Amino acid sequence: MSDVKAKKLLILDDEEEIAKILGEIAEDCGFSVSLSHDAMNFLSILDNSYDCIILDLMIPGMDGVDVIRSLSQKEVDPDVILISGADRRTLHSAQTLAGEYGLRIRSVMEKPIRIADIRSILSELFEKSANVPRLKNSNSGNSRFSFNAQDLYKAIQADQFVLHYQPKIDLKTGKVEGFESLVRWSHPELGLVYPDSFLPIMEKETKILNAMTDKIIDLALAECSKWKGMGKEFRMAVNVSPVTLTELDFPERVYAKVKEKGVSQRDFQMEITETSFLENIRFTQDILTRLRIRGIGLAIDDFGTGYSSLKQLHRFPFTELKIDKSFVMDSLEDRESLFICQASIDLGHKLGMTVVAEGIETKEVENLMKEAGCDIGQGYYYSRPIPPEKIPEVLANFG
Ligand code: G
Ligand code: MN
Repeated sequence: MSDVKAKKLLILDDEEEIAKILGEIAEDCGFSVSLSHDAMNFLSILDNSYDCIILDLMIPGMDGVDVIRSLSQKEVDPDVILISGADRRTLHSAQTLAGEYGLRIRSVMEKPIRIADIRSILSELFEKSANVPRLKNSNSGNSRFSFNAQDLYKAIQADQFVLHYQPKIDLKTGKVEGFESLVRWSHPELGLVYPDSFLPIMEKETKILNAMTDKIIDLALAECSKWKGMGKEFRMAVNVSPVTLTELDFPERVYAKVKEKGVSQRDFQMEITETSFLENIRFTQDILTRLRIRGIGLAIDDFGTGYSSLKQLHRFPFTELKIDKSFVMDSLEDRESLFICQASIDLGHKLGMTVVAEGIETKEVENLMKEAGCDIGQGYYYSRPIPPEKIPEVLANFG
């Protein structure tokens, strides 16, 4: 055998017997192993030379979460296996947290640990070189620009806001049921700017937000009407921030636009996401109720996160429930996420709503959602949001 640098593994487990058994398995797999039975000792031994660590979450004195936090502050980057006698959900929470702290979690194991399982993950780690970059703060991918209200106002005047469309697929027929329109700023120098860079600023400047909402409603209705003229009917949804819902004439204005474009109000829908606590619930309720009276559909977006809660579901007259993509995306690996999807689907149906699973990226997840009885699927598996000129292609693929 060629003389390669030994891969080092450090085990932290206060149960000495278990640490010893894990150590023997790891040595079998080729690792050079060190054991530690308390957290302070573990943290003092651990340095850059270790390729892998096994971490028990339940250790007396300093608990596993303290250790995870301390690890994130050290200049080390090992593959991490978490083990614990805690229940699955606690373990899941620790895993998510470790990911947030930038640790590379390779496996999470509930005690009692099956020897075959630990052996298989250790040999896999031994084979693999640990060169996966680690991500500190997973949601920092999108660079943010800073714009002021004046920039945004000018952009509206210059018609620089455009819509991209993501299809919603009927899970029973496999056909396009509708499109969700998503706003983008087609910036003359920066190219396409995504809403997380400008919506928060707009939400503080209600006038500008309302002007943009009006524009995107016009754009979405024009697109819908164009297709209707060619004999293709589908529903069209626009995203509306509840901050917009302060002008009492909003329902009439929207209804008039819908009628003017010859679109059926049943085919037009607003997706409401709450990004901040609503100060004027009564106005929101007034406006949403009057949109419904006029037959316009209302979806509760990102259900299960932020302020998109059971309370909102109860209070407002929603016709569609969109399960937040985080639950859908995890549903294959994470039983609890799947349970949450299932419960949301059942709840939505009990309340007479259509249920949409957002964030479907694979055939497997689509199958899970179908089995759970979900009505509509949306996600990269079908299509990313596309510019209007690509709509014919999508309609042809899912026709
Ligand atoms: O909050 P709302 O549901 O309106 O946000 C929709 C956003 O989700 C869009 O920006 C869209 O690009 C994104 N999105 C849609 N489908 C998927 C998917 O399958 N995976 C991921 N990661 N994002 C998606
Ligand atoms: Mn949406």
